[in-house]
Amino acid sequence: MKTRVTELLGIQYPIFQGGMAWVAEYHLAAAASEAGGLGIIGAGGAPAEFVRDQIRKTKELTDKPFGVNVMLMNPEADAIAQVIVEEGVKVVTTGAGNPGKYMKLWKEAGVKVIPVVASVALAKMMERSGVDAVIAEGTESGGHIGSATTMTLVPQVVDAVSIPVIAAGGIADGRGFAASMMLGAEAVQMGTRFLVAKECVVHENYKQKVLAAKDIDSEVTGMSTGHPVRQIRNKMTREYLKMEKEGATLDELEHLTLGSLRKAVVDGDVVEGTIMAGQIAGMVKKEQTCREIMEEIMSEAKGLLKIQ
Ligand code: TUI
Repeated sequence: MKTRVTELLGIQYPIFQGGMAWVAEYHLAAAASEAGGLGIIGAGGAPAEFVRDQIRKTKELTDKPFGVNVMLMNPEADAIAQVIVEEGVKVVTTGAGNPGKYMKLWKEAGVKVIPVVASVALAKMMERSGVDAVIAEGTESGGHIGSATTMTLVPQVVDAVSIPVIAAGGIADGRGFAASMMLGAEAVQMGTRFLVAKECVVHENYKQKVLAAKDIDSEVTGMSTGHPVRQIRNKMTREYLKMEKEGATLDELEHLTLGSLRKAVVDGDVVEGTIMAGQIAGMVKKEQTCREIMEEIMSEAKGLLKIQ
């Protein structure tokens, strides 16, 4: 399937694997790219030299295009922005902020820049600053989220900009893919479905929590701190939400979450750790390779969209 996004990036399928912090390391990114989509390394809160190493390892596993996601709240974001240029990365996605200050650096180096936006206003601002496409991410997503739903955000962003739009949030099968195309998107980004990919190195306990999740098993913590995060309900979310309701300070809440994503992803502590996942986790029921995931979605979508 050809869209402006597949043409822009030189990929076979208009499917991005979300650059999830701690989760999207080089094995997953390389496998997603090898399968014909766009694999993305999630720089998350990692140091710049760690990201450099991940980029080099990805290149050893694939010659296909791949990207790096820069989480803009990372104190090392400036250094990571530089590493991306030094290592010749072709595609950057950004999250949790406005990447405006890196535009000149990246565009001069020929990097394709694709920020995540959670509003029409930011999408328009990003288009004016010269980005190549935007990812319109709805509140159904896991992790750090905005407030608009995918169903409402995607068509409004599509109407507001003329660059290509990638839909994200709540998409995990051919129906979600086809629906996104109907809303005017030219590619999709998925995180939750790739969390349980065979090539995804997230701890087995984490995978099992995603596979067992039902439709309403996620909670949003951090509404009061300005950093809302969607994650699967557990002891950690119950304590957090209780403290938040009782008016805990930012410091107290931060203390509870500090390092908690790593705890779940790496140590497999799904009781006290943060299990970020989207609302669509309830529909994600099997572990498959990235290739199986991409091919299944494209075949379902082509049937629905009645295209070859
Ligand atoms: O970035 C994400 N998802 C993430 S980042 C992350 S790491 C983390 N860990 C602990 C606490 C917080 C984060 C986990 N998940 N998605 C992309 C995304 N970007 N979603 C929403 C936004 C966003 C929201 C507001 C982007 C820009 C924005 O406004 C920018 C501005 O300054 O106007």
